[in-house]
Amino acid sequence: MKPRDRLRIAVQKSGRLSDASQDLLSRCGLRFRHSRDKLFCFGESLAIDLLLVRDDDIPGLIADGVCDLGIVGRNVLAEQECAAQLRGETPAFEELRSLGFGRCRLSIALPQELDYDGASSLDGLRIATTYPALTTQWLKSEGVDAKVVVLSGSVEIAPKLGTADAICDLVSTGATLQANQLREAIGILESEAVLAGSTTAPKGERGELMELLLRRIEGVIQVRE
Ligand code: PRT
Ligand code: ZN
Repeated sequence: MKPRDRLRIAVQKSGRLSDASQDLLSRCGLRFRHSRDKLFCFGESLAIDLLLVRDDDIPGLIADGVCDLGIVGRNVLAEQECAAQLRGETPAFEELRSLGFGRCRLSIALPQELDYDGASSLDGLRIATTYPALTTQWLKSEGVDAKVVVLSGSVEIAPKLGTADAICDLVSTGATLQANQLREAIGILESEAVLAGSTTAPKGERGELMELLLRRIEGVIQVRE
């Protein structure tokens, strides 16, 4: 396969991080020609192209060398990193820089009638989550013997349905927890959108483009702060 000379960056196609990610890149002076299916966008101002994907695919695309960079929630990156570690593998992607938007936290929440008095209160409970690796690792680090129930979504209704006693999910305003009569017990990860890249940085032209983009991102973020 011919080595790529253009840099490729993956961002979320549609979701909470999409607009802010594209806005950041446009403030960095990147202009794209959208293709008809809008999955691949050709960079017109610099040799930097855009791939619009599901956020969960971003770490894998970086690890496989399909993309050089990605904008993704730390929660997604950390979950996949932790899952790789639990399998005894070393992840080929890493966080390069936090980006200051998409802030939230991964928290354990309990039904309002259950008391929380430290991690041992979770002993023997079933905890529903879409973040099994991070939840398992945190429980282990706290010496808690709880069962992790893996769900693919709608975690907040699991206690009401009786499929779990507690949940571990993302929280931003807390409104979803409140609407489901749940109370945040403890945060296990502070998250925001981050720039992710490969653990082995690209060389040559792509390496130079990457440095240029990182400098511009730095500049945009400093102006914002
Ligand atoms: O389709 P794709 O797989 O790409 O998107 P997705 O549905 O997996 O992700 P999306 O768009 O919902 O979120 C993308 C990223 O936004 C997440 O990975 C986080 O990094 C970040 N983010 C910030 C959030 C939230 N805030 C957030 N509040 N992601 C999800 N939520 C959900 C949470 O899961 C819960 O259901 O919002 C609800 C809680 O919000 P509050 O305000 O009621 O507390
Ligand atoms: Zn997703």
